Amino acid sequence: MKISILERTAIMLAAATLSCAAAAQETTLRLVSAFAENGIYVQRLQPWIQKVNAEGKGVLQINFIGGPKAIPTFEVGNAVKTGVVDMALSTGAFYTNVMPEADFLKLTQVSVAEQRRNGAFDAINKVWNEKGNMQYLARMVENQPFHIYTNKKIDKPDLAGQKIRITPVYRDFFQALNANVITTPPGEVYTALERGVVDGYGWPIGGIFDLNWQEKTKYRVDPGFYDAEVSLIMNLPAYRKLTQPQRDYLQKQLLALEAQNTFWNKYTLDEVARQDKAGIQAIKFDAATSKAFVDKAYQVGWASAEKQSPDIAARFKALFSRK
Ligand code: 173
Repeated sequence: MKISILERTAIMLAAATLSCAAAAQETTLRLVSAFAENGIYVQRLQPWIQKVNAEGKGVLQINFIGGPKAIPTFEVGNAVKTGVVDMALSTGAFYTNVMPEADFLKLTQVSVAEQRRNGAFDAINKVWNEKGNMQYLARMVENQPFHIYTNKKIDKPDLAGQKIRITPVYRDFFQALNANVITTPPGEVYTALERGVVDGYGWPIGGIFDLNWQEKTKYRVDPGFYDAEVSLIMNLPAYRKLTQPQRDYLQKQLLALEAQNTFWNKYTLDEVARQDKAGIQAIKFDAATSKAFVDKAYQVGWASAEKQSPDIAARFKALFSRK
């Protein structure tokens, strides 16, 4: 086929325009954290953001805006829903004001990898898309059960007479244990302990040193219960606006982030030893009482979920529970 100089020039121009368009296809996503900037979760996220940005030149960049000083913890969910920010690191308990189902994710008893395999992620995303205007991107914390930390010793699973700081994660379970509960974001726990507004608090096995709570903590109650869910979420229109290469690149990096979740197993051992060294005493129950304690946590948690949203709770329970 013979083509004229004019035609050749036209083709070259078209090609140049196309490659310019491709080069212009870099997008920058604004990310906030509902957790403290100096805490373990953001500490683990920062190197990931750096890697995303280093390898994503011309495709996708992430701009970390900040922690709860930028957007208060309990407002982060709405900021994602409305597109004030593109992406956030948060936990469902912090955005039950967007949808009560957000807090159901603490009830998973199968690995994050299994949740991707068995359709749990798809089921979560159906709800997150429809009710939250969000895409649920990746769960970056795993095997971090919650515990009761308190300054008042107990010898059985009963919190009668105790004021305990909570989020929605713990509300129904701690109330079933007769506690008086007070909801606060993590940023207010230290002051609440210092002023004696609370006797204790709920928190995962790791991270209590990040905000110096060990200074105000005498006991940790074992065993733990549920699994702390800390995830990246994204505004749905912003997610849908990504080009296919951008979305593929993001997905690759999200899976790489989850592939690092084995970190949390050693972190647990280190944190338990560190608590021990800081003088925090473990309160332990006998085997039967421990089992009844954990069973009650799940029973109360699912009962509450079923009451709030029966269909979604049933769908999630089948996918979240150990077979
Ligand atoms: O603030 C909390 O205690 C809470 O709900 C939570 C959830 C996941 C990880 C850490 C804390």
